[in-house]
Amino acid sequence: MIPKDHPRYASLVRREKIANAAWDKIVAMEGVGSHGRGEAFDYLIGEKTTDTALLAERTAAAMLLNAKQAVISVNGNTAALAADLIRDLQKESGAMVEINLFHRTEERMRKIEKLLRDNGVDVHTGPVERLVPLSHDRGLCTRDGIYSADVVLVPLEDGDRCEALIGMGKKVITIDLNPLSRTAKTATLTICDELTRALPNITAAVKELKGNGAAADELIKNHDNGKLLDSAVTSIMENLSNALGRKV
Ligand code: PTJ
Repeated sequence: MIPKDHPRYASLVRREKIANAAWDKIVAMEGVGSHGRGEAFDYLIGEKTTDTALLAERTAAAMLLNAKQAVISVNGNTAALAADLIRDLQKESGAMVEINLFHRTEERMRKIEKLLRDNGVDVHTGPVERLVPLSHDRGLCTRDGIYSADVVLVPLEDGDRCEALIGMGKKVITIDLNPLSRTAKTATLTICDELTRALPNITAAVKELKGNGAAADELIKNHDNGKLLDSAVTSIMENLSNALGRKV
C-alpha cells in the first residue's frame, strides 16, 4: 500500500504497476530496467512537464491529426502504465493501435491485447509479416497497420526500430525521458516527458486543435527536433546547477 500523501506518490504507483505487470508477464524483465532508467531521467528533468515538452506534445497532436494513417505502437511498459490513456488518445485522434514487442512471445502478445481491450482500446490485429527491415521480431507488423502508416507514435522505443521506421519514410513520434537516447535523436519528434504525463496532454491538444487546422499546420511548420532535445538537456543542466548552487 502506497500512502496517498507520500510526496512521490505518482512515481511509486507507476513503479508498482510495472512490478505487478512484470509478475504477470505483461512487462518484460528488461522493461523493469527501462523503467528505472526512465525514473532516473525524470528526476533529472524535475518530474514535471517542461514548457518545451508541452510544445512537443501539442506538435505530436498536430501530426496525429494531419496524418493519413496514424498508428500508436504499444509495448509491454506502455500497456502496463497507460492502457486507459491510450484508449483516450485513440478515441480522440482516431489512431490505430497495434502491439509491437521487443521481447515477443505469443503469451505476452495475448496478455497485452487483453489488458488493452479490457481498458476499451480497439486493438488492430491480423497476420504479421517482417515488413520493417529488422532481423529481430520488432520487424513483424501488419500490412494494413504499422506498415501502411505515415505517422507512428512509438513510446519508450529502442533506437534500431525508430531508425528503421524513419528509413521507411514514416514520421516517428517518440516519448522518451532520455534526450540522449538513440531513439530521441533519430525520431522526427521527441517528447522528453514521462509517458503518463505526456499522453493526456497530447489527447487534450488533439481535442483543442481539431477545430483549428491553421494552428496545427503552424506547429508542424515550426517544429525543430534539435531545439526540443537541446532544451531537455538544458533543463537537466539547470536542475543540476540548482542542486549544486553553481552553474554546470
Ligand atoms: O515490451 P517489450 O518487449 O517491447 O520491451 C519494451 C522495452 C521498454 C523493454 C524496450 O522497448 C526497451 O528496451 O526500451 P529501451 O531501449 O530501454 O528504451 C526505453 C526508453 O524509454 C529509455 O530511454 C527510458 O529512459 C525511457 N522510459 C522508460 N520509462 C519511461 C520512459 N520515458 C517516458 N516515460 C516513461 N515512463
